[in-house]
Amino acid sequence: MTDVLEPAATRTINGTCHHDCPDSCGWIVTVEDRPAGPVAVKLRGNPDHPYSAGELCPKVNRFLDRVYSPDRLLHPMRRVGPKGAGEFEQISWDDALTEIATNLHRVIREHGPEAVLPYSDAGNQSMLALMGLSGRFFGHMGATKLDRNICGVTVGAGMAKTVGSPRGIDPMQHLHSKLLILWGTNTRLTNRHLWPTIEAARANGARLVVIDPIRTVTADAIDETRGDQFIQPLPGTDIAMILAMMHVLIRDELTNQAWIDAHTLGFSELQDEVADWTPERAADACGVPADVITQLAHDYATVRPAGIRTLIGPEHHENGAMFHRTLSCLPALTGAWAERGGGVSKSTGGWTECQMDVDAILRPDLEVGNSRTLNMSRLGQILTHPHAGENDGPAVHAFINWNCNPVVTTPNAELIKQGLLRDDIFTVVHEQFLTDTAKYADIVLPATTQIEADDIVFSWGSLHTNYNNAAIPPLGESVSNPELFRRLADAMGYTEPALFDDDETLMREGAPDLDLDGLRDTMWQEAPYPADGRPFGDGDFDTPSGRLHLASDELEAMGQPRVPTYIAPNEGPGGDPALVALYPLQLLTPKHHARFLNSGYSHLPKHGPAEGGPFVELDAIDAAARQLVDGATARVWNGRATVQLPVKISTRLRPGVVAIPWGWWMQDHPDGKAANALTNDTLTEWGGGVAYSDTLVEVAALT
Ligand SMILES: Nc1nc2c(c(=O)[nH]1)N[C@H]1C(S)=C(S)[C@@H](COP(=O)(O)OP(=O)(O)OC[C@H]3O[C@@H](n4cnc5c(=O)[nH]c(N)nc54)[C@H](O)[C@@H]3O)O[C@H]1N2
Ligand SMILES: Nc1nc2c(c(=O)[nH]1)N[C@H]1C(S)=C(S)[C@@H](COP(=O)(O)OP(=O)(O)OC[C@H]3O[C@@H](n4cnc5c(=O)[nH]c(N)nc54)[C@H](O)[C@@H]3O)O[C@H]1N2
Ligand code: SF4
Ligand SMILES: [Mo]
Repeated sequence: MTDVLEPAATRTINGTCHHDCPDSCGWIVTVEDRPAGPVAVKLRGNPDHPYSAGELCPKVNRFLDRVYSPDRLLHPMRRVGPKGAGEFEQISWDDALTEIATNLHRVIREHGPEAVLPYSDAGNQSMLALMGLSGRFFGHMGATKLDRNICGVTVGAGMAKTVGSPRGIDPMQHLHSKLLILWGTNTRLTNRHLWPTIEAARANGARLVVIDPIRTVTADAIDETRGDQFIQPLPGTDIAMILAMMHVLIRDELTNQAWIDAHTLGFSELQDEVADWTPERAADACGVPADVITQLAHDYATVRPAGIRTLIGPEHHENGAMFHRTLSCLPALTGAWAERGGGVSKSTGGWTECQMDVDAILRPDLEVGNSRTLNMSRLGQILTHPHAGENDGPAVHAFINWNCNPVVTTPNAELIKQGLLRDDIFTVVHEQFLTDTAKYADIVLPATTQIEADDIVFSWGSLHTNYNNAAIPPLGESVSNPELFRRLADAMGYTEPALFDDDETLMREGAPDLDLDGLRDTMWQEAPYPADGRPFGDGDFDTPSGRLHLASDELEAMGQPRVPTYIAPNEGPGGDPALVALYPLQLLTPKHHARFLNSGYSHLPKHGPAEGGPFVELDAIDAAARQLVDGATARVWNGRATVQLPVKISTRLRPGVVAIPWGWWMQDHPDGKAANALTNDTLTEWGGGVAYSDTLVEVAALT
């Protein structure tokens, strides 16, 4: 009897999506036990999951196409062509590990361990994939450390200066909001499983305000007949608008003085700062009419509870941390922090991740020496300008990359390519696919997918901590991230036992307060959160004083303004006039496609082609001024790069702002340069984030 005639036995296995997405959906994998081994035949949303309720998304509905893609990397490979050409030969794990260890020992001998740069992010954001053993391995080596602050850290760093920690309210509490401002978040695209809660709030009478420089799919959901509103500021200028709202709240006696007196510090200093921020002055800076700002301030104070939902978009500006600090001051003036459904919601990491013992998993005690820390967003500068500025110390001669695709996702990407072309840099990439970054590797190693390894997933969009069961064994010779570092430690000849902990030990060490066995039974647990939905109801902020800091001594000590202050981004219309004269248009490069998750899907046949292709989008006025017509090829350029793209004229942008969807690879662009070739790698004022969205360009027809 053959496998074809005999129906194979099937089993179902529960798991959790690992993507760097707020939703952390629950899934069920159906596995057939065939003679050659288990095969996953179906992957569907788990209807019992309390947040995702059985739905996945257009990215992950076809996850098994990704797992079983003919392009999946299943064996180690060695480069045989020039760097970047993508020509490789298959080799054994033993040969790959020997070659890596030989090169790392050579680099350490010749240049010291800081010449090794580990580089990773949250491609798989499960706990072990994100942190298991990599920190220990590179700490024990004495390698350079990496600030992994490209996403979300700046939101927390900004907000913490106001409320004392990166904890906002649980976004599910917006069910109780009567006015809900979606401030710089594209919920329907990026956080789709929150949308049912927003719809439920609207059914209860909530009004929706969307504030975004782009008329996104989320802005499209507003219904003006119900009092919903779309407000379109210029990128990077919202702080001016918020200061003017505060000005109006104080001027028109809409503040809750008793709450301010009881629960905040520094009100009179803030009052002085906003005294000059009339709506008219703010309108000049942010492009939103003064009467719209005034009305929004009145609505915010009078329609209660008033909730604000934000996420990552506005952090990607030079003033990104101050944006989040200023935003979290707004509910202090009305006392909205005390109301169920009021206050600000952001990532829920501050609630879920406190169940993690980060030091127990990273083990900083194993670090040797006092290695420097470099910021991941400065990769191009790091690789091409050794010994300059922040790159004090040895030049990087070994680049070990896993769990991210910087050639597509990190700003100023042409500089990264230049750096990776250096013949005195040894590059290892651990990946599922031959990404644009992997093409520059000397050795490529195959990585498992989420259905091939157990792990714990801490959600950052809800209060849930989820378990992930492996459904099938690793395909080919692929290994999970923690297994990679066990193998590398062995190849290096290291003997420190903590470098070899197994996954079970790592889970118990990293999440000591979790009932792991219980989690495996139930698949998800909710982090503790006040039953009345009001974590800051009686003040109770995480600052030493327990009060919300409208003025901050801490910021003053860091050389930053004590109170919320608008500083126009240098690479923006209110910034360097010489730059504006050369490059008059503000460029946004946002997440745009429903079938993409960052750079992880554009290369798959059911994803990229279905989204068409990349383009430069601009308003008809800007297009006409440049004699650009729909479909023509344009060049978009600034001091960093020139990129060629088809023109798309739209009504989604205001004049002066253009957009290029992000996530496409080099191969999708006629000249091999993608959106991040153009973007700004200036860091945020604090928090270590990066100002992708303060990028100025000019656009012209390609001649
Ligand atoms: N489909 C899909 N979903 C995703 C992702 C994906 O690639 N595809 N990526 C995931 C990841 S990694 C993340 S971090 C989240 C991000 O989730 P979000 O933060 O919701 O998404 P972004 O597109 O980064 O930014 C949101 C919005 O901020 C706007 N914005 C930019 N600058 C400003 C500004 O100065 N002021 C205001 N008011 N708005 C501004 C942008 O135009 C954008 O519409 O999404 C996750 N979900
Ligand atoms: N222009 C522009 N740039 C941006 C943004 C933007 O909005 N605009 N958004 C920024 C944001 S918010 C983020 S979070 C970053 C995201 O940037 P990246 O972290 O680079 O994001 P991904 O494209 O998801 O890349 C993840 C890679 O990890 C691989 N991977 C997945 N699982 C595993 C695993 O278990 N092991 C290993 N070794 N590899 C795995 C995938 O195959 C994929 O190639 O991009 C940032 N870059
Ligand atoms: S990518 Fe996000 S929305 Fe899609 S399945 Fe994963 S967690 Fe859910
Ligand atoms: Mo992100």
